Amino acid sequence: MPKKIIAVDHELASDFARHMKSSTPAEVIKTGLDDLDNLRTRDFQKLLENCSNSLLDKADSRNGALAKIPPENRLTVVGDLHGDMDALLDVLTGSGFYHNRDHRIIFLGDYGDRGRDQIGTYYLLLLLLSHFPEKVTLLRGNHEAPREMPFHPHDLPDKLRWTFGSKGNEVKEQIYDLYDSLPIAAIVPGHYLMLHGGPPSDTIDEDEIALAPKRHPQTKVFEEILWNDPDEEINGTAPNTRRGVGKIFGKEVTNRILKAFSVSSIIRAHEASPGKVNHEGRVLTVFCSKAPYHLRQGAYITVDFADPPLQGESLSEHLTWF
Ligand SMILES: [Mn+2]
Repeated sequence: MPKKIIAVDHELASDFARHMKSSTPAEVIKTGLDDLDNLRTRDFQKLLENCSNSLLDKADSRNGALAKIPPENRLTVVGDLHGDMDALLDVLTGSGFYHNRDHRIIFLGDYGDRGRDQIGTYYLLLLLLSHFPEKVTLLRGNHEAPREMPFHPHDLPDKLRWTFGSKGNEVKEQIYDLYDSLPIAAIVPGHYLMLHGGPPSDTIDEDEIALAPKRHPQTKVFEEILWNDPDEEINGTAPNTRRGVGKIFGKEVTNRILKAFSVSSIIRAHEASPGKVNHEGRVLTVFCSKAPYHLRQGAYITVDFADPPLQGESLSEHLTWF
């Protein structure tokens, strides 16, 4: 065996021993994977309760549905998972999140539906959120929409019934309640704006975004944040005919909101086009669900706040492909 591989193995082994002593993300995930062999309904429900409580505790530190993440140390930004638990594990392992105490991670929504391991994906994400509320942010995607904003496919309720039997519906309602407590956008001041779909077309006002779920459906801000897609050709916005909901937005919309928020770039998910760059490098798409989309590679980004805010080509240079 080549020397290098032996050295790496030793490093992993000693890291693992260290994680066993304290409750690190790696240890939490290891325990979580063991639990999944025989997941008890009441444990899953208890976890949902813990997460809702921890999100409520954190509500003070954010402006309504707009989360603030301090530009400290490192942040990994993860796109759609859609029940691809293997992809989630690859991201957690490869991003450095396991190994650095101050490494934060943000998921941009679309956790369930489509994929094979939806319950496992939820379980691991919720475990991370409940153990590390300061390090882990879960945003809302269009697959975490409120009950009156339908989307397809939505097979999570079936998976819940198959897994939790007669309690499946009760768990589903708890998950829907949890969606209501998730932020819909996050800002790293001076650096990035992160959301699932795209910026809304009619407002650049922070409070409008923070209050969007409350003002829905009187305004379309909430729907657009979850559903919008960038487009190179248009000026302003146009109906999103491909999806039948939300808008497509042009470069001017991007530039206007970046200026209003004093950030360099938008990092978003939603389209199965990992690593796509729009609007002269000011909009980056990350996407991590591979198997459900038959994608050979997914991509997430890890930014180091010791570096200046990334824009243009340097944004895509910081992607991790897996
Ligand atoms: Mn989506």
